[in-house]
Amino acid sequence: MLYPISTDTRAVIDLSGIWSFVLGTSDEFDETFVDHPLVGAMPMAVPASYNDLGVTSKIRNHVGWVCYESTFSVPSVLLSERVVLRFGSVTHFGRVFINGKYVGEHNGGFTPFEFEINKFLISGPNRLSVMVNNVVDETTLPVGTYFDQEISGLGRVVKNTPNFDFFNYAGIHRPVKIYTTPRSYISDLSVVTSTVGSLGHVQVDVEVVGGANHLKMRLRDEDGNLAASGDGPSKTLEIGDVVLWEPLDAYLYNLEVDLCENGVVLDTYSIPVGVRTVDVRDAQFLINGKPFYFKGFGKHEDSSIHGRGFDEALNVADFNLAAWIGANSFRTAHYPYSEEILRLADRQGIVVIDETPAVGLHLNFAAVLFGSREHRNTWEHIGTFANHQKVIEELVARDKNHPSVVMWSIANEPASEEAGARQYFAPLVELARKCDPQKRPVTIVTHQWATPGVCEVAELVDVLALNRYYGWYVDSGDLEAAGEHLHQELIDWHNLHPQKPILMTEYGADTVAGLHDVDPVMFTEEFQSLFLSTYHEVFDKCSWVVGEQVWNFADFATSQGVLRVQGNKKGVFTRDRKPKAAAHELRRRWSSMANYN
Ligand code: GCB
Repeated sequence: MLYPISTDTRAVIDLSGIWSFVLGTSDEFDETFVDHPLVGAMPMAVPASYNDLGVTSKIRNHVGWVCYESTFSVPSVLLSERVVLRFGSVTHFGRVFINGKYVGEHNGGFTPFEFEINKFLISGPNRLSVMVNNVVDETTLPVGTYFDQEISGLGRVVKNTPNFDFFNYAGIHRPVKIYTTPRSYISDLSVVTSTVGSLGHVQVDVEVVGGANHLKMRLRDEDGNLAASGDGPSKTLEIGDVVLWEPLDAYLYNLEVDLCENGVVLDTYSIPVGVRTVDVRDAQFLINGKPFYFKGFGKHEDSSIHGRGFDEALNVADFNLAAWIGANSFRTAHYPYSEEILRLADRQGIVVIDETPAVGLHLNFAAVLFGSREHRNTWEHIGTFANHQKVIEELVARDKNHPSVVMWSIANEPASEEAGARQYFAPLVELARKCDPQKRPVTIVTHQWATPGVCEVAELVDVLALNRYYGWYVDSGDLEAAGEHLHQELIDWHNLHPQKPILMTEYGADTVAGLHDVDPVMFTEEFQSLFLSTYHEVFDKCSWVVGEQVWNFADFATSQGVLRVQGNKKGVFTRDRKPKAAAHELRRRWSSMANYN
């Protein structure tokens, strides 16, 4: 799916701003919200999570439907074109109406969707209604538990508990745009890059809809000079003396594609292209044929007020903080981030591990941690498979052309130690490989108990991505034991899969900013620094460890629970992006380490 841009043949209208908003119920949604203008509505910012804007817990913790409403007009000069209404994301389920008429719906809170809307438009203002549902259950991604029962003395109790460690923010999270295309238009394009000596090859495949099919391509360098050109829907463009897209040293060509008929340009579209290669070989992760070392974080799209809502200013600040600390990469834990953040990563040379929203595929964490629930085999009970296929297809279709994306993570911490994990995941790993024209590596991020010999999915993946909490959830406070156990596990993994690189995708300690002690005890800033350096000493002994991504970049909101002090505090930065002591330690380490080994 192409990102909406304005070109000589396309217009974009941004519907961001103040919309109207009402809370619904957890039941099947109420038609009366859409068949006439909303009454008793409150103002609501779009894009944003609605939760923290409402201020009260009634809105923050609402379960079920809400309704958004806005009006828009399409200038009459555009009405002969194809008019498309596009949502960057609506979390988790969106149902769209124009002037009270059903337009379409989308399940899945982190990928874009769009509808051609010409037939719904009337002259003058059009009323746009979007019903949004935030329920997560054992069929959705991410996974949650939905509880709706009459309880004597309490009446009807509705609860929706996320099976994941981040607040279940909801709403219209990313920009809503109307864009136009001509009737014959470029509907998709794929780019695969490679090099031979100093030559760069850019293989371009274009898909079109409508009668016209004559395509012209031009690749321009950053100065606007023509680097290569060609004709046809499928073409390999050759660049002499190619300048590569390198981590933290991005170079972007611009690919312009024209769709023509009888010499007339009907549609034109362009995307930035970074020429780079990605490979996994001999326990190394290679970018442009050189062993890359990941330094960075698992992140979240999270900030106060906005919640998980798109925030361009925050993204720019976060990337500058990443540069300050010497990071070169992040993982989009635990869902696809906005397209805009990936475009920024392309420009800044930030390396991205792109994750699906498949988190919470473990029905026994609570049983193990608290003994609170009976054990159920996850793979016999979970109903996520069809959605899992869909999120992989949608993620790869959206992000396949980004040079910043070097690997797909198709799940975070599934029950890979339980029987059935291999059967569940084998077709999904294959699907990711099949969908991706660039054939990037695929990983599944695994948890503490998915140890060598126990984990059923290690064989399937190209890179072993480990989340480990020695010294925190296990060996709590005992960093000496933590270091030993971590080292032993990394050796065991290497012995079992000597060809597979290992990436530490999570390691970290909850740290309350401002809490200090002479002894580095848990939750203090001293402990977080020592915790990280304990891990780093171990990584430096293991040549097959290809990177370190600290959990987390910044403190973030979660549901309430005995393990969380007003959210998860494993951030190296506070939620308002102030460095904790560990940030300075990391900066010292990462600034002196190259991107390549
Ligand atoms: C994990 C999860 C992450 C949590 C983290 C923690 O393993 O992947 O979502 O936030 O642990 O802090 O417990």
